[in-house]
Amino acid sequence: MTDATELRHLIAGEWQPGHGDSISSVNPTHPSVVIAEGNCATAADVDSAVGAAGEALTGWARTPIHERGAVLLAAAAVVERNAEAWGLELATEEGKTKAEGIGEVRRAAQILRYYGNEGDRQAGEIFASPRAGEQILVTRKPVGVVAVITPFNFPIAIPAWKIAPALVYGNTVVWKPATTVPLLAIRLAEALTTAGLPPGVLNLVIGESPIGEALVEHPDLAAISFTGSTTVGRRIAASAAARGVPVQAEMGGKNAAVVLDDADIELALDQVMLGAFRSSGQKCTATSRLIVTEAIADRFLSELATRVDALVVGDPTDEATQMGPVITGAAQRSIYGGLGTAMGQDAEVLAGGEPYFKGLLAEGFFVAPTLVELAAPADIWSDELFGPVLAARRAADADEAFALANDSDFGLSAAIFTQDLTRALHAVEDIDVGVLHINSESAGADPHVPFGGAKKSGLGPKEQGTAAREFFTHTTTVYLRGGNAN
Ligand code: UN1
Repeated sequence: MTDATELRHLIAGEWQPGHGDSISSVNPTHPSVVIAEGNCATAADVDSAVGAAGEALTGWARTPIHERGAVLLAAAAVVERNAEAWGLELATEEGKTKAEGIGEVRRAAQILRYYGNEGDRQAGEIFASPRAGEQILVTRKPVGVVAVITPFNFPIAIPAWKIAPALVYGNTVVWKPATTVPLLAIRLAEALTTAGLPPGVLNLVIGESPIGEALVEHPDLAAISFTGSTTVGRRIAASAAARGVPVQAEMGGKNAAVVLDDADIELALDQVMLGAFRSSGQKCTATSRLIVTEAIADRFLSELATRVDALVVGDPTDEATQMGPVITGAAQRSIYGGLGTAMGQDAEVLAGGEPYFKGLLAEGFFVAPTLVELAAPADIWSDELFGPVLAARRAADADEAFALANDSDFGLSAAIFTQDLTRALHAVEDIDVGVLHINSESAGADPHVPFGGAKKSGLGPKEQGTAAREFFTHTTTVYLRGGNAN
């Protein structure tokens, strides 16, 4: 017998089974427990979904933005009301702790509220004209049918921050979530339909990468918003560019925390622990590199190692647990593989590093929280492992520390720990990232400010805040004069 949820797709306002292969999501803590199961979508289902989104487009685009926003506000209330229950489901399906899961569901509600209120904010701009009797208005229009592709690691917050702006600005959406977290995808789509979203405005198709490909290559798309790996993001962008379809891609990170001599050490230890190990390090904004200046390095690394060893790893639904499993067995193997390579390249393990051999931690997809020190560059310094692994290096001074922070093809986020304003301002100038934290952990995002990375981490307009409007709308510049020739 099974308590698994039936996996369904939302097409043209109807919840329906897929027509593809059978598929299931499992609990990464107890991989024999199935969370959701059913059939994945097919390319024909994707085609129906894009068709439904196309049919719904004109009606939705003509609905006043205030009314579109009201649907998002009603959905926010549904999400908020279910935060405890869905947060627990999220922890069970994705593996982050229950507190993080509930926090993420609340964050999705906050994002829906932010964009829900967008309807009552500025709609465009007005400029003076160089010609007498004329004004120039810049109005905004939706771009059309948008494909949204989301990763496993924020199963409700990332979808919310793509779907909410797409919808409020009048676009219709076909959404393909990661197949490891379909339950939370179904929950968010249900919240929006319960809130009164008209049929076809949001369509949900669940499937593996061939379904993603069928979606992003569909000829009727106007734009694609993607979060995931740099390899996939660039592939999507290349094929979309050939068809003139804009892409917003949020991709990998190899984010550094830099701890300078004058930092508040307790604060830095707390924040580095959060940045590296919350969500088992599975955030594109997680701290995976640590740079410590020589004068404090021995003390900092030894205290950090003690904290890493003391981290409570276990079932994420237990109150006491501080870190759960990673998402799949494949992810677990790839993280340990990356660690094995690091060992072969002279990394010194300061904490963790060994697989678990017995009990729950051996049954689930657990990876020991790990701190390694590198005396010289190694693959683990440049490659994203997407797990609870932190690689540390020492720097002689702040200049060398900032140079090491920039020593990455990625540029999503960084965290600098210092009490010296001058050094903090140098970091703002010198460190090439999309998100910089001064004295806080490298992860985190707010709905009203731009989110996204520099270098290999991001492509296209940033997400969230007014930046989202740049991607999900286009402008019409209106030269406005009175109709009287005199
Ligand atoms: C956060 O740091 O809270 O996939 C959000 C990711 C990012 C979002 C991070 N796009 O991890």
